[in-house]
Amino acid sequence: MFGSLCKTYKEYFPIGAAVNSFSINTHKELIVNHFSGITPENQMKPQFVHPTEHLYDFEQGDIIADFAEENNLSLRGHTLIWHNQTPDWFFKDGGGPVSRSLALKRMKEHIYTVMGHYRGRTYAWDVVNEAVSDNAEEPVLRQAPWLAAIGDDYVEYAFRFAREADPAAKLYYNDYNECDPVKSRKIYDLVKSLIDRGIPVDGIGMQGHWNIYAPEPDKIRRAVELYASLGVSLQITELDISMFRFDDRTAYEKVHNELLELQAERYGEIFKLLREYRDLFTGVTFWGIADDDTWLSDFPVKGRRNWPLLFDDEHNPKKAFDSIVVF
Ligand code: HAH
Repeated sequence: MFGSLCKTYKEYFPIGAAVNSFSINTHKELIVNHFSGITPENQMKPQFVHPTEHLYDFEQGDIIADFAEENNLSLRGHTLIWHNQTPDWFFKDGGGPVSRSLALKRMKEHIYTVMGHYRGRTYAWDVVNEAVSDNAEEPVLRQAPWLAAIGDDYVEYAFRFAREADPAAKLYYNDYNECDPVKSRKIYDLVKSLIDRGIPVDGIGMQGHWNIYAPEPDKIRRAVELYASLGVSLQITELDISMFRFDDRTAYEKVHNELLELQAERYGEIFKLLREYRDLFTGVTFWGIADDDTWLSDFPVKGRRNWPLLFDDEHNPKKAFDSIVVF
């Protein structure tokens, strides 16, 4: 028998995992033994809860929220305003593009209804996901349907509506490539300008979709310190360690031992750093539970196996698990 991950980290920060409507059954034992919180991987995204203008569907999200309650797990909401997995109807009116005022009305109604539905159950929400562009030559905000429909101030409206909809929920700005020096500066600038103008942002979610080669701990450290200088709370919200660099299209049928060892080393050094910053982190969430169910086995290469998590296909702990529970 091996120790419990979240119990090991009790004095440091809560540890969560992304779940879906299947994994709460197929991975239940791992979830309840090792994690103290969950995030629905997909089931609270606009595509799922608000597929057409006059239809909200909370069935799958509710199953996950019930599971959280029955098993005493905290629940993070993910996500309200994003450029992906958001139906087109939000941005259309009749045959043409939506007007700014109608887009704002839809945004407000969406946030009020979804956060209102889960009020008292979700302790935090990723209010805006991935609004910042990756490219140094581009402005801070990426080209996105919400930006086109509303304008630069769409992010601040989202946070204002979110605070009104559920004053008790912690409100996060969440993004990936969050340790890249160019992008982290943009994320910092965005969140700083929101805070300076009194817009309610409680924290920054660093997704943590990393790989066995990058980012180096020093890069992570610099990003953590930059974000922490804003005085907001920090969470790692979607941690996984891919076996491939992002542009690498190699595929293996089985995972080699050297890769598993490298991954364990990476997990080990990352958690060492996170433990150092325990006062800043209010949560660390993995984007999945075991290697038999991970979005990375379909992204960025469809159908390519990946092994990014702490538990293997048989739900046994990997070396990566040992490297973070023994310190
Ligand atoms: C995340 N995007 C999303 O926040 C999450 O909702 C989804 O389930 C998986 C990953 C990450 C991402 C990336 O790492 C690289 C390019 C685009 C998006």
